[in-house]
Amino acid sequence: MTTPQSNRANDLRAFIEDLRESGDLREIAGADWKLEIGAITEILGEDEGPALLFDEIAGYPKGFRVFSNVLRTHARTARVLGLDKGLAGVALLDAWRKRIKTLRPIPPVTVADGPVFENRIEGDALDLESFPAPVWHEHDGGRYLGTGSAVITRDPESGAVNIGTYRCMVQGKDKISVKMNKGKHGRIAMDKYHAKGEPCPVAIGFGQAVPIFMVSQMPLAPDQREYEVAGWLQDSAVEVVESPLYGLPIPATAEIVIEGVVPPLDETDLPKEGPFGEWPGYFADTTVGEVPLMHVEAVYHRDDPIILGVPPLKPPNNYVSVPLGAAQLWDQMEAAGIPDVTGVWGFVYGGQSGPFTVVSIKQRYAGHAKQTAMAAASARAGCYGGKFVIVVDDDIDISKAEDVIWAVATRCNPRDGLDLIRDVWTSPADPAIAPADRSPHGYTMDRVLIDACRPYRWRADFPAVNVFSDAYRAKMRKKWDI
Ligand SMILES: Cc1cc2nc3c(=O)[nH]c(=O)nc-3n(C[C@H](O)[C@H](O)[C@H](O)COP(=O)(O)O)c2cc1C
Ligand SMILES: [Mn+2]
Repeated sequence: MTTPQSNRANDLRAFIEDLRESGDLREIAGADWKLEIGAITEILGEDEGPALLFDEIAGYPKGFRVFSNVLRTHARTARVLGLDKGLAGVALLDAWRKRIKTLRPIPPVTVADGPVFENRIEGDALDLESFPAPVWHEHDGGRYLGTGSAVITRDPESGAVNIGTYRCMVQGKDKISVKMNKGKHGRIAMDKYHAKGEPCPVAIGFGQAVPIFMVSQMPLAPDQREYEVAGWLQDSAVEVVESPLYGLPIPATAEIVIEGVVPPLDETDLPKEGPFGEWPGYFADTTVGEVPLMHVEAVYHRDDPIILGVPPLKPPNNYVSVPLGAAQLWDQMEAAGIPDVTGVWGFVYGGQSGPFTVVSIKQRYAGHAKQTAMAAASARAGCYGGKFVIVVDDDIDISKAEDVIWAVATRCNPRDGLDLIRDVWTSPADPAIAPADRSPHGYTMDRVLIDACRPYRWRADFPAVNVFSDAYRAKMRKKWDI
């Protein structure tokens, strides 16, 4: 077997060029970074339209661009995941679940120089507003240069490099807040520096090859290295260069990278962060004195740099067209010994399958459906941010909301099929947590389990569905050419 070579042709520009050639790119000149880019991204995202490349942005030099709507369609998502473009819904999710099991990490290769250093800015010349960072949503608290970001940190104990996608709001010419939530890998590394009273070195990419973004927002295990997984995903080693100030590996072909430190957190000195339109579809998460603030010491960028923009939008306008977290939940349910799970899906999701999770099973025994619902509600990947869990039979296409609603409406008798469980672990992102219940000591939300399977004991008597069989339909299609 040959080792895949590093391949500079895998950068963001090559991806954009391919989309342009295949007619899957729309180029828009003259939009304003303030709201217009966000609104256009929202509207064309709702249509599951092409990827968008904004140029000649109001007040900025031609060539300073924003690229958005990247993973909004199944076809573009499948392509980045290395899967057949024709796959959709649960089949796409399942193909990904199987592909990631074949993961063979490909370490990055360090090279001496790269296009990221075409422009280097330090000292008084620093100005984060020299890039056309959008105000993405109408009530956002500022300009978010970081949405499709790659926040690069090194663990001071193990030396391991992590890359995470965390939102970053411009806070001045050389300051930017980096919302690494507690428990995230970048945050854990940062906290270790701060425990020693030291600043944490950070480099952040704001435009890099899409596979790097894809893995940076995935909940990988702590021992999985994002660069190595990205290399596997694109089947060639990622080329990195050492950042000049702190020696962090940054993608050689990144469009924009900033480098600096997050000093130990001083509540009295940390600015307001947010609000920001977040993935549940609401403006949320405004804080003062909480979000780490990066002091930027250097900016590197390519000529005519491109910001990778991945704003969270109201569902179903999701930034990745498939709920990848549902694949993890599927694995965890199998590991828990739940037999014959035929699909897992989520309709409102960030990294997890989210507050409306649907599981399909081939029922094997009485109580199988409830067991499935309990497991989905409590396994790690289904619990955080969960609320409703719906279990349906395997004839339901769980990626189609109408089908799921039909199953609930017709197969569930609420007295047997509904259960309520109070006070379960959740994410602060749930907008329905009452203000009085929001506490630094933790967040909980209730669960509703909905068994919408044909009741097991009398399923043989359950009325048959009034559609023609696949075989008869196929025969008619052929005979009548329909
Ligand atoms: C567009 C986008 C924005 C995100 N913003 C944040 C954020 O502000 N804070 C955060 O902790 N996670 C955020 N996430 C989720 C993290 O990227 C995700 O949890 C990832 O696994 C973090 O990497 P880590 O596991 O190496 O910490 C965001 C994801 C996406 C796709
Ligand atoms: Mn990580």
